[in-house]
Amino acid sequence: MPSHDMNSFQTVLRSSKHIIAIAGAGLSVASGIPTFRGAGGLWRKYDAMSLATPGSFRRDPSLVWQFYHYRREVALKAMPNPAHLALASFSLPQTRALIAPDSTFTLITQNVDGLSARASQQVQSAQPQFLDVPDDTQTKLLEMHGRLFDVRCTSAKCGHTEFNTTSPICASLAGTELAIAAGDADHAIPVVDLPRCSECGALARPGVVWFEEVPLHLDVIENLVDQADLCLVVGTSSTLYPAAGYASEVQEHGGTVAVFNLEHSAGDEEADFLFLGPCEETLPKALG
Ligand code: BJW
Ligand code: ZN
Repeated sequence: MPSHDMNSFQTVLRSSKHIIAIAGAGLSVASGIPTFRGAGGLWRKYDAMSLATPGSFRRDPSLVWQFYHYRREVALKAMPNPAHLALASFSLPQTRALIAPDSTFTLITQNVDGLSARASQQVQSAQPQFLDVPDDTQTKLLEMHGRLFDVRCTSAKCGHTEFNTTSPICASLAGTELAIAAGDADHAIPVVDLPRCSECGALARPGVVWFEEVPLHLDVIENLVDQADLCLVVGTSSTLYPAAGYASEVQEHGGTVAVFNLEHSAGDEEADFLFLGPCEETLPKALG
């Protein structure tokens, strides 16, 4: 049976040297971003799971772009919540020096909303500027399923990707977020009017990782998982591979796993510690 004891968790945290966190959609629920499965929202009548595939984009790029335009607009208006800020603060070496001395920390997020990066910027800009932190201890964040604001060329010859937070991303998508929000996207946009690559003019696509596509940073992540002696599993249903396999890998080589989830999930199977409840409440306590 996993422990629910916060003091015991903090004792383990204090002596851990290589800490990773695997985050999922539950991390952003308190920022108003719905989850994919389970508690916490779901994207209106549109099944993110069936739209998040290369086949859906080939069949209906207009609907897929309207869906991602809507999600870009939601993410642009959202703000990092106390769970993002707790992780971002824990990423600072000066914070960890007090809680987990001489440790490394990397946040591996499956989320594409950019809120963890924004939380890091927020937390870092609140630090006194005279603090000179060595480069290798700076915040480490790996967005393994890509980013909503990356826009990638579909031409294999080009492959140009750019970070683009323009709202709306193109004129033809303006206002379509209202129809998606109402669950009523029947407006077919001609492919020529969808976002195009700024380098070669081909159709562009959202720079996220869809089903059957290979997630990003896998080599770096595998090394981190191999070394980790503590793995925090935050707000994920732990059903999507390869991310769902990392906690058991850490446990297999003797590391500790602590799960922070609103409710019971597949992640409980690996949990040495289990903190049920909103992570925007449990994480700031655990890492505070
Ligand atoms: C709260 C909360 C609060 C609510 N506080 N908690 C076996 C091995 C490897 C792969 C496979 C395999 N079998 C099948 C596969 C393929 C597939 C897969 O895993 N399928 C499963 C259904 C089994 N995987 C893939 O296709 C991946 N690619 C791949 O495997 O390539 C092959 C390869 C791998 C490695 C090396 C070489 C080759 C790609 C997966 C891409 C996933 N893409 C998506 C969409 C991204 C773009 C977008 O956002 O639109 O990623 S799908 C979706 O699921 C999204 C998420 O990042 C991901 C995970 O979901 P997450 O984050 O866990 O969200 P939810 O909604 O499931 O859970 C939310 C949780 O929060 C719940 O538990 C709530 O209780 C909780 N919660 N409020 C705390 N306040
Ligand atoms: Zn191009």
